[in-house]
Amino acid sequence: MNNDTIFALSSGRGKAGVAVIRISGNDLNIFAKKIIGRATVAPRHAYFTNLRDGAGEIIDQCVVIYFAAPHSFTGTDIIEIQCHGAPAVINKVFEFLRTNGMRIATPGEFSRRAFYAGKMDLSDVDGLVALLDAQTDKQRAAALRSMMGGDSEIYATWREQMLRISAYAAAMTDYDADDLPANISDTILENIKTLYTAISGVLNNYKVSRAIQYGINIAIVGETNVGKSSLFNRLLGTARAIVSDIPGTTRDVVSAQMDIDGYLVNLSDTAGLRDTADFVERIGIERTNNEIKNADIVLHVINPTSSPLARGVRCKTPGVVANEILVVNKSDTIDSHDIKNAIYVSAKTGDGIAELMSVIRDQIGEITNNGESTVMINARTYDLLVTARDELFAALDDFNGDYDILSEHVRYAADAIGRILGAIGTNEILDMTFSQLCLGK
Ligand SMILES: Nc1nc2c(ncn2[C@@H]2O[C@H](COP(=O)(O)OP(=O)(O)OP(=O)(O)O)[C@@H](O)[C@H]2O)c(=O)[nH]1
Ligand SMILES: [Mg+2]
Repeated sequence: MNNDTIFALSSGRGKAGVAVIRISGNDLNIFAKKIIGRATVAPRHAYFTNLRDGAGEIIDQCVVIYFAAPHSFTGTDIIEIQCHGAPAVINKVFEFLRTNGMRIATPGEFSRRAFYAGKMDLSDVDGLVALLDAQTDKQRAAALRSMMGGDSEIYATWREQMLRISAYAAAMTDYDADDLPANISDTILENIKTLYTAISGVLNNYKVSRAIQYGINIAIVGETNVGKSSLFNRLLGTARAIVSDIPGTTRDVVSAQMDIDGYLVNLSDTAGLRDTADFVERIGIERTNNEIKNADIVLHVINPTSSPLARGVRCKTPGVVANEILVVNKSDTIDSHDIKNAIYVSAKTGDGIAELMSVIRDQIGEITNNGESTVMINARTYDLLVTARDELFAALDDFNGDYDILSEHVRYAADAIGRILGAIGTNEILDMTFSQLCLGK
């Protein structure tokens, strides 16, 4: 940590009505008085002012707000300058700040200060990172809850319980069994079991958390020429993928994102499955299989004249764990709907698309528990939760009456949770977390 006075553009770059430039440092009161042009400046008041450079030239008409430490985002003094959003204005303000001995902040530097000032823990920062990335309403809600300390509270409670159990177990060895309360060992083991179950539950929910954060993967697969690309375009509402009557038109994976009921969906169109000698097409089919593996939902498209094999469960190849929806396309070319458990659609006319969407919605609801997620998990927190769970498991599994070993395992579990919060942490982890944030955060 340093005491430099730093600044950054907190709003987005590009033509905009207003830009927000934030300055963080110690004792910014004097500077605030200078730019506002008053003898005293009250914190958290909006002052309309003509911001002037060193030579007295007006840079822009601005609103300036001064936040006095520790009541600010970073815990330091903060000045927020709201100027017009033109790049030329922003650059001029930056130049002015530089000549006043300030420097531009590194990505995430504001949040890092907030972390060191105890305003946020690492789990809150994870939430902030996710919030700034949020594209859909569900992503926003989950990230906001995490940023506002919802997840930290759960972690902190677990950690405290673990530390208590660990200390208790360590002390056991110092006492005669007769001096200890009856059933004490049962109580300790019970408590560890409860924590183990809670963490396992959260880990089982990773799929939900991941689906909300990174999107639900839906892959459209099937034989060539059944109308996968046409269906893809129809679902998106744009002619994104190339459609033709030549089998093997799509060779690469074509992906697009869409919002379904507030959930982010990654929809992909894939190369049709068939035996082919064409080298490039085979690479495409390999990619299709990869998409199938990563899919949460597979739309298995066939057409009314597809062979019995294709009508069945052709894409339930090994490795498919996804929910599969059988879709019969080109329903406009036939009269009878005789394949069971299939949804008949026509990508050409739009028939049946609403019904397909409703089935997709139901499956998304199932996958996401209808938004009832527990804590928000990312790659970093996932690994640490696994460590904690495994240590608790080892504590129970290895237990042979030796409380020292039990205490150690539980202590390690507590450390892993501590790392999630950043209560224990290496600089690399901090660097990695904060660098995901953009400038000005
Ligand atoms: N009548 C009718 N024709 C359709 C329908 N959907 C697609 N087609 C036609 O079927 C042919 C193949 O469509 P595509 O969407 O390119 O099929 P695909 O499954 O993506 O094919 P590949 O990329 O080669 O695997 C085109 O000539 C489309 O116009 C439909 O609902 N009704
Ligand atoms: Mg195609």
